[in-house]
Amino acid sequence: MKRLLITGFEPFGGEKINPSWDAIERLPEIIGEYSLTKLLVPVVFGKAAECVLRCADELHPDVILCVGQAGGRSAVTPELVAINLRNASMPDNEGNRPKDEPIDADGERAYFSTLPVRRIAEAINAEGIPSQLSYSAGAYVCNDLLYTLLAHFDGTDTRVGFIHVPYSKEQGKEPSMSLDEISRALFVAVRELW
Ligand code: PCA
Repeated sequence: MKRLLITGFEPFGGEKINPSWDAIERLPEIIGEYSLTKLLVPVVFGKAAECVLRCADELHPDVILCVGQAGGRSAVTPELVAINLRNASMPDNEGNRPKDEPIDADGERAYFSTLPVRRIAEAINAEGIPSQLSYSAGAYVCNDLLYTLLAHFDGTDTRVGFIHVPYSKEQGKEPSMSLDEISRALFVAVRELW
């Protein structure tokens, strides 16, 4: 079996849930040839990536797929790129609020995802769930996590990707999707990995 480390975030910005984690919890332990390890990650600059890297050090995953909430989006959006920038319009869960700072002053400006993101978006759409490739993961904690992981695993066999999901119905905000739909979209994404 191949190993997939799939991560979701804790709630942030005053929300009671984060659909990224709730949708991951609904996934089975095995999808196709992947065995899943699910990890809940803090919404804190730097710490999110430390948490995932600590787990990856033990697990040696073939793929790391991180998932986060993107309130305001109406589709499931695999991210193509992560940029070397931190900018927060709201404090993270430890009160950090960086303003246009680099993630790594000596690092590359950007990294492309090493997952087949366009194919994943097409497959989710084919399942009847709106999905679209995204060209910006923002400059908040999700981008921070994706950038740091892509930099860390650059040139290795470990592939890294990120998917942003809309609010879930339970959050009472629009646009939204049901947790069932979000979870099915993630299932399809994992199915498309090989
Ligand atoms: N979304 C935030 C951080 C945690 C999450 O679920 C983001 O898009 O950066």
